[in-house]
Amino acid sequence: MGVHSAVSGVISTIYYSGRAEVYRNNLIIGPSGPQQPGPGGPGAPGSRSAFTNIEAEQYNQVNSSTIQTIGTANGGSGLGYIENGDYVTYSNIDFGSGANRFTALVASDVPSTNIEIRLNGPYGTLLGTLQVDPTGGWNNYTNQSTTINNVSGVHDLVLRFTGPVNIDSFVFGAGGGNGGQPGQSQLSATVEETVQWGGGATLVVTIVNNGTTPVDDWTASWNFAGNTRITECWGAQYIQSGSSVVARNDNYNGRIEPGGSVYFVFNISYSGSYIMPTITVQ
Ligand SMILES: [Ca+2]
Repeated sequence: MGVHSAVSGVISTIYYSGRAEVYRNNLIIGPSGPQQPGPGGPGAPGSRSAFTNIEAEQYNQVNSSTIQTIGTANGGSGLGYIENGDYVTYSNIDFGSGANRFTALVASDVPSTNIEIRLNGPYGTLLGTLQVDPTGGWNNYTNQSTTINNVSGVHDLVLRFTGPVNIDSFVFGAGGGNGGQPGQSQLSATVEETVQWGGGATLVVTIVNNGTTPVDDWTASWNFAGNTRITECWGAQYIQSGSSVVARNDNYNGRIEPGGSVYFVFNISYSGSYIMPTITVQ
């Protein structure tokens, strides 16, 4: 029976691209070759901004016989069972006046998989390649980032994979402002411990706009070491997935004037000791 043999094919890939905790929201089975119209996730929009998080599972088309929507560590969804040569299309992504950085929330337990960031098709213009470093497990998601060639306007975006990786979401960033280097954000972040107690601390993150133009929204991301967890946060909306954290401005502190700064504060809990995280902001 055709379906049965196809499902067996999927199961045989678990060793390479899956993880023990995986569950299946839906199963996409199809031959390689022409693109298969995907389910588009739960209501994949017709056009999306490149600068707000794009859920990997909310694709428009997929070309793979194995890719599935999987559960992720934070209770959300992502794409798993990815294999070499698979690609996923996100239609009508709006890069605005320009993007030059790609950041993805990914999990991997193999030495190296590349995510090729392309326009229009699997062999279309290559903007850049994210070399995914192992994250310590298929359910351990971290933000990984790469610079890409500048791209502006609305395009169909294709992510093409050279091997297994689990991907939860991705986002593009614009760097620099006037005279900025590609991929270099005009924002910088510093983190400071203000209070510490047994198994906990209060950290303050200050974000500075070093550019010559205002910034209207910001996203800070970092990876904790060990079992550090955020317990409370003020001045940002955050998601922690395993050791990986993404924090976005609250509705009152998104704008940062040139030379200006904003801050947010959070409490952490941990056992043993913790390492001050390095915070990336864009
Ligand atoms: Ca997701």
